[in-house]
Order: sequence, then structure tokens, then C-alpha cells
Amino acid sequence: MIIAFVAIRGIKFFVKCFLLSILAFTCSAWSQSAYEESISGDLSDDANAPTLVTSSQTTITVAFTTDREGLDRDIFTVEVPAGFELSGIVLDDYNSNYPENLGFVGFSSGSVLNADPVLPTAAGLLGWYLPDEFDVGQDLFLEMGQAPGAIGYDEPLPSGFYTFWAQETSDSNDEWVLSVVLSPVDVTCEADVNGNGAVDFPDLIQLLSAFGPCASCDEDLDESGSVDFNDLISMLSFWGPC
Ligand SMILES: [Ca+2]
Ligand SMILES: [Ca+2]
Ligand SMILES: [Ca+2]
Ligand SMILES: [Ca+2]
Repeated sequence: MIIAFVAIRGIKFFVKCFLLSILAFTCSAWSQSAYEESISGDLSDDANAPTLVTSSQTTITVAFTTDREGLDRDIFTVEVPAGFELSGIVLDDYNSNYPENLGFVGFSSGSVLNADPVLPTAAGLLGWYLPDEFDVGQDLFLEMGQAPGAIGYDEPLPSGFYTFWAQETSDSNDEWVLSVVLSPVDVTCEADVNGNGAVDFPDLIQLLSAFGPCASCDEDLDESGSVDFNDLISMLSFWGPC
């Protein structure tokens, strides 16, 4: 009897420890930034050689400081993998030692910055924004796409590389935490490639006849750059009215 009681207590203790360790791992996994300058060093200042920030998570968080007097601007690249799109740019935190300061954050497509930070121009940027401390917690993505002089956009951006550029607009030292948010591509109705309201036989014929490498064509449902078996599986999984 006593032995059984001790055994049950032992099992309970083990289960409790196991669950707590899973919880601790989950918490640390979610709170972890993809890149922290305080751990990994200053992000690149070079538009042609940005720091590549890699992450297996769909929220890519980057923590860094910029300093106009010290000429520290920060330029980094993230990859949006096939099957995902860029859908958010959230300012998780922003602290300036000069409260009237506006920061600057902009981004371009590609693995180098398509703009010259020394001669600032928005011409090659997809979007940009001038944040202050009141913007903390905001998703700046859609507003950045409306910025004057930029290429612009009004919906999530497709898979590929994107390069971000952040700096100050006045003499200040600022702390930033910025998250690039990725979402899975919704292929529910994208599989209806002829747009007749159903994923059906004509769509299948259209997809099969487009098989092979293909730059931004409708039949490449996961935007991987080619129409292939994955697109076929995806289409079949959405068969029927949509
Ligand atoms: Ca920095
Ligand atoms: Ca830097
Ligand atoms: Ca159809
Ligand atoms: Ca594909």
C-alpha cells in the first residue's frame, strides 16, 4: 500500500517536472529574438552587405540600437520562405534618449538594400515609416506601403528576400525591437486558377499544362518559383466549390 502510494507520488512528480520543462522550453522558444545586437554584435551599416537574420519561426524578431552621432545605422535581410508571405512589420519596442526624435525604418526587396543610406531616397524602397515611442505595439506594415516616393504595396508581399534599414533622424541613441511577421499563403481559392468559383477539372488541366519553372504564375500555388507536385497536391486538397 505504502509502496503504491510512493510510486504514484513519484509518477505525479515526474509528470509535473515533464510538463514544466515543456512549458519552460516553449516560453524560452517564443521569447527568443532571431537576432539581438547585445549578444551577436552590431548589425551591418553596409547597404550592399546586410546582416542575414535567419529564423525558423514565423515572427522574426530583431533587437538593436541605432546611434546617429555614432553613425550606427542597421541593415539586415530576412528570407520569407516559399509557402509564406510577408504580412506584418510590428514595432515591439522603441526607446529614444531624445523623445522628439523620429526613427526611420524602410525596406526593399532583395538580399541587398535597393537604396543608398548616405544619400537617402525612397525611390528603391517598397515602403518606409518614421516611428516614435507612441507607435510601440503597432503593426506598421500597411502604412509603410503607402509612404510617399516608395514603390508601395497594399497587400502581403510574396516569398523572397527583404532587406530592412533602420536609423535615426536626429542626434539620439535609440533601442528598437522590430518583428517581421510571416503568414502561410492561403491557397483555398487561389487553387481556382480560372476563377469560376470552384476548384475543378479545368483548373487541373491548366495546372498540369503549366508544369515546370514559372515566375509568378497563378498555377504556382505555393509561390515556390515552379509549378510542381506540391501545387498539384495543394489543388487536390481544395477540390470543390470555394
Ligand atoms: Ca546597431
Ligand atoms: Ca550598425
Ligand atoms: Ca475553377
Ligand atoms: Ca510551386
